[in-house]
This record gives sequence, C-alpha cells and structure tokens, in this order.
Amino acid sequence: MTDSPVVRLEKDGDIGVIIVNYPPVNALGPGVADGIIECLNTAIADASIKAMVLMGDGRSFIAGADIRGFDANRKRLPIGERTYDVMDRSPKPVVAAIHGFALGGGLENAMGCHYRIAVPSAKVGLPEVLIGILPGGGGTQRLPRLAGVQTALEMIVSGRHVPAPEAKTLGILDEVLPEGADLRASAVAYARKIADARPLPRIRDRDCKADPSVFEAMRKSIARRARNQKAPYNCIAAVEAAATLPFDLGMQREQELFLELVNADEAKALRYAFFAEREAAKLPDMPATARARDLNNAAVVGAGTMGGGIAMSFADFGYDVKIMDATQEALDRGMARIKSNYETSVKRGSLKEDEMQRRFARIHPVAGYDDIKDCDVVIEAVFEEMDVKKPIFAKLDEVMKPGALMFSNTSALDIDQIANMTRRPQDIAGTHFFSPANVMKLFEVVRGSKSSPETLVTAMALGKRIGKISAMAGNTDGFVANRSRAPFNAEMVILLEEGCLPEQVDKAMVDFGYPMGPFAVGDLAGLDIGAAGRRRRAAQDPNYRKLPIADKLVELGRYGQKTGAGWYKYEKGDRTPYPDPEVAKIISDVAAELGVARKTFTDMEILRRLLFSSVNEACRILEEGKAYRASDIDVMWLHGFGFPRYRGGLMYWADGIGVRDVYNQIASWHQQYGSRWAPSRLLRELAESGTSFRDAKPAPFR
Ligand code: 3H9
Repeated sequence: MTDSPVVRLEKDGDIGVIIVNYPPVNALGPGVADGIIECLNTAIADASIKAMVLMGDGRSFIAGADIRGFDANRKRLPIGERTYDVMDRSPKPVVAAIHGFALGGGLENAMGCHYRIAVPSAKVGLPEVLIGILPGGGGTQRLPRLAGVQTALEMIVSGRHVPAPEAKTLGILDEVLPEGADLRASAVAYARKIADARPLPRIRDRDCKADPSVFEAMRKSIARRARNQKAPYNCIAAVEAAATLPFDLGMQREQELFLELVNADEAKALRYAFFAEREAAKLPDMPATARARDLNNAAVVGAGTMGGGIAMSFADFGYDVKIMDATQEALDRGMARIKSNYETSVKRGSLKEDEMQRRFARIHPVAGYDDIKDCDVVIEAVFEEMDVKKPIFAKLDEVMKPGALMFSNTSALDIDQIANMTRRPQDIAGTHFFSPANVMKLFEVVRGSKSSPETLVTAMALGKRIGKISAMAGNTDGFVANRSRAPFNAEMVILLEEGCLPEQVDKAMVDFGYPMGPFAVGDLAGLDIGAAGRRRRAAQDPNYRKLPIADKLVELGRYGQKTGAGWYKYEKGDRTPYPDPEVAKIISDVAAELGVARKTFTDMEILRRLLFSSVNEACRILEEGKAYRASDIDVMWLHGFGFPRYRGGLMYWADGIGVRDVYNQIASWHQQYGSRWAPSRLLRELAESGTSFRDAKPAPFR
C-alpha cells in the first residue's frame, strides 16, 4: 500500500501493518518518522482497517533517534513532526510489536502506541543519558505514567536496557509472546482482539504522582557517579515535571531540558565515544573474505586471578568454558577464588543466587591438556613471564586440534616470540584483558606479524561476544593501551619528586572525572607489578627514567592494599586510602637526595603533565602504525583506564585544548626536562598543519 523507501504499510485483512525498514537497527533516520506518520494517516483514513501494528524489519524494532543527525541539526530535534501526536489522536488502536531493541525514540514510539507486545528476547530502554541527553520524544512523561515514577527514574537515569520479561512485570509491555512465536502473526491477532475496545488506552491520560522526596533521593544517590555531568540531572528534572505538571506542559519542559543538553560538550563527547567504539571494531586493512570463525568451546590455561576472571567473562555471557592449571591445588584455589568473587556479587546484591549458580556451573575445571585439545579456542593466562609462556605454547601446539585458535593474555610481551614457539603462528594473537578481567571492558587484540586475518577478525568478534569492547593493537612493548599510559605512570611519580603528594594528584584526577586517583589504583593493582616492568625496561634501555620513590616503596614491602600499605596506608578490612606521613617523608628524602627543588602545582598543571605525556606517546604509536586511529586509543582509555567518558577520551580531550597548544607545552617541557618530553614527529606535523588528532593519518598498520 503506502510505500516510502523506509516505512511501508501492508494490509493483513482488517489490520494495517506499518513496517520500518532502515537498516541496520531501524534508527529514526531521515524519512522514518515522516513515513510512520504517513502510514498512520493512510491507515486511519482507510475504512477497511480497524487497527494497526507498528513493527521493524530486520534485526530490531526501532533503536532510537538517528544519533548522527544530532550534530547536523543544531536547533531542531532530529525527528520533525511527532508520531506520538498522531497516535494520540488516532481513533483506531495501534499495537507496537517489538523484537530486538526498542530504545530511546523507539520505546517512545512504542509508548505512543495503545498496546505493546514483544518477543521474549526483546529489550526496551531509554538510554539517552548515555549519550548526554534525555528522552526528548515524551519518554520522560510517558514512562513514569506507565511504569511509575521510581521505575522511570531508575531506567532513565541509568539508561539500562530492560529485558522483555522484566518490562512486562514493570507494566511497560502488555504481553510477552511465548518463545518461538511468530511476532507479526501474533501482533495481527492481538490487534484484531483489541480492535473494538474503547476507550483507547492512552498513556498521556494516566495519572502521575510521586512523593517529592524521591527526586532529591535520586539526585543524592548519583552525586558521585554523575559529577561534572548535566544530563542525569536534567533527566531527573524532566521526570519531576511529569509528576508535577499536566502532560502538555511536562512535554514542553522536557523539550527545554533536552535542548539544554543536545549540543553541550558533554553530549558531543558521549556521541563521539559511541561512534568511536563502533569504529574500533572495524579493521580496514583486512581482506573482505576474512570471516569470524564459529567458536563453540573455549578453554583457559591458568586459574590465577586473570585466568579466573577470563573464565568468568565467558560464563557471564552464557558460554561454557574449561579451565586448567599446572597443579590440582592451583586449580582448586582458582575455582575457590571464582566462587568467592561470585558470592561477593550476590552479597552486594548485583547478582541473584540462582544466576550465580548457573554461571559457576558453566566453568569446568579440567585436569590437563588432554581435556582441552578439542577446543576451538584457548586463552593462555599464566604468569606474565616469557619463560613461563613459551613452553605452554609449545605444548599447546603439540596437543591442540588443527585450526584451534590460541591467544595469549599478555599485557606487554612480544607476541611474535610466543607465536614462534608453534608451527602455526597464523593461529596466534594476543588478547589483553584488563584487570579485573570479568569487569573491565577493554579487550585489546594484539596482532602478531604472522597472525592471519581470520584469527584477528575472530579474536575481535570473540571480545564482543563476551561483552567486551575489542580494539586492535600492534605488537609493541605495552601494546597500545599500556604503552600510551606508561608516560603518565612515570610522570605521576616524577611529580612527587617535584613537590606533589599522592593525595593531591589523586584528587586532581578524581575531580577531572576518574573514578579513582592513579595512586589509589596503583595500590589496588599492587605496586610490585609495575616494579617488575620497570626492572625489565631499565635492563633493556640505559636511558630509562628511573622512579626511585616507587622503587623505594616496593623495597620497603609496601605493595599496596594487599600489604596494608603502598602509596597510602590501609586499616585492616578497610579499603579507604589514608595519606601516610611515612610516604611524605620518603618522597621528601628522595627529592633531597636527587637535589630536586620542590614547588606547588595547580590541578591543571598536574592534569596536563600526566595526560600530555600520554598524548605525545599516543602520537608515536600512530606514527609507527601500531594503532588504526586516534579514536581507538580513546576507546582504550575509556574502557581500560576509567577515563571519564563524558570527556570523550584522551585524544578527543586533547583536541579540545588544541593540537598547537599541546605541542607548544610539550616543546617547552622538552627544553626544561630533556629527552622524555621530545615531541613526536606526528605531533609536530599535526601542530604545523593545524590538523586535529582525530583527523591524524597514522602510518599503515604494522
Ligand atoms: C533518541 O532516541 C532520542 C529520542 O529521545 C528522541 C529525541 C527527540 N543512530 O551498536 P551496533 C549504528 S537518542 C545512528 O554495532 P549492536 C551504529 O553506529 C538514541 N546509528 O549494533 C552501527 O553503525 P556502523 C537512543 C546507530 O547490535 C550500526 O548501527 N538510542 C544508532 O551491537 C550497528 O550498531 C540509543 O542510544 C542510532 N541510534 O547494538 C541506542 N544505533 O555499522 C544506540 C546504532 O556504521 N544504539 N547505530 O558502525 C545501540 O545501543 C546499539 O546500536 C544497539 C545495537 C543496542 C541498538
């Protein structure tokens, strides 16, 4: 019947079926909202149609407004005339039939409908806050009326995707279909069933009341997490409007609050981060024929902290995984640690007991190599020493079935040396998980010189399957994430020599937006780990900048939280870092020995000293062709190091300052401090040509 390129109206007897077809996820791109309106109007005018169904073609219902449209259209909303108004005045019922995702403007459209049904695997949500805005199509006014103010607040402020069965319990869906049901046929039958029911249930007509204290309580509960951000607070204010104003005035308030956000720096940075993550998944130099292989069974070698966390990542996403270690005792210890980690989540209330049991049951401890030899993929996660890893790969080469992929979880070691222990280096790559492996999202795929395209594409896909954000790194010391971070780690200790205290540096970084300061993170991870890396690098490089304060702490057995003292001191059973006068004394003694004059630093100076050093190294990484794009480095900083997402990432943040200013500052520190601040060639070229970091053209990937 009606035919626009992106929305069509078909007739199924007396039911009009409106189908959105805007691949890949049916975002409300150009013509979609207009197409829905046109189809609704046609169906309303057609006397032979008694009711309508709204659904999506392909893999989803509607994933929301077209986020790319926000930048192009500064003042107007991206969706033109409102579909919801047409539904509200429709004399015939409309049923939303949901599969895949109904997010943002997608759920808003579904809530404009009179009824909502979904398949069990569908997810609904209002995730706008995650891109720095609020639901601007009535979501903040309709969801509280449909599901209650408390639920709406929680969903809109967190942006979480709610599975269909839960959405039914919350009152968002009228019906969840049985597993395997045909959505279109069921929706048409449903529409036929309610076609004559009157009055039509419009969400706008429902009451919305709340105790005013819930809004204040919500503001308080997000204060730490949402610091420096505006969107979460505007979300709360918009829901508050739903509870205090008539519907149409609430809609106006929602608009005002939306327009305050849509082109603010926060939203721009978050949109950038969203697309940077999707870009990171793309490997531009791989042949189109390289396809991800099916990986049906996986194994982890090494049941230590990392191996256990990796196994949990598989189990958490529904995959069975085998795990082995050199001795039964180590394996038992590893399994006990996994169990205790899960139990902690249950105690904290973030995991249900039965779900914990299901996950734990997916992790299968096995006695040895014979039990894993038929796996499609094995991830080695033993101690971070070349001499420990090499024989394991020689053994894996001996036992694993042909075609099995073998990945090493390493944070810095040369993947080629590891691959060369086998007769099949094409099947080997690095997969660098960040600690704790079941929590941190970054999954750095390290490309060996002989890794095959298929191996790499499969590794990237594997990361996505277990809930990670995959990004490709070249085989260089520290790969991309840790290598770009290394100068920051050195600079933060050098700042102590020059006059800072750990607590001052930590406060500056937390105020900037990091969840924890870098010294507190060091204490959590263990200072002995960094010390081993420093020893290795010092042995390789006579010009290596030593960090005597850090070395001194390790010498004194101050390894961090695990020894009750590190950069801070800790009371038994308490993870709060307390500033320690002993550390202040060590710092001033070392500074005196080195003859460094101590001065005071502003927060801005601290921030720039730490981050500019890493920007310079990131440029070196790009000029050497060890990363595809500056935005990949941003993704790594967001998901590996807790860089505040609403600042986009390291390189995006530096672009906000300006390449030339960054270069000038680095050049001046080069004069002052010598070689460690030598500007990279790429940085100098970008500054001279006025090109942003985002537009930098890295060398071809090597
Ligand atoms: C909104 O609705 C505002 C309203 O309140 C109205 C205001 C007036 N726009 O993630 P994937 C692209 S705000 C444009 O890899 P998945 C994505 O870039 C919106 N493009 O797939 C990628 O492109 P490419 C609220 C979008 O299966 C491709 O689709 N909604 C959009 O892993 C595949 O994406 C959201 O915030 C979009 N909205 O995950 C939802 N969505 O292939 C945002 C996706 O070129 N989207 N693309 O790289 C998502 O969370 C995920 O994409 C989704 C699918 C869960 C839907």
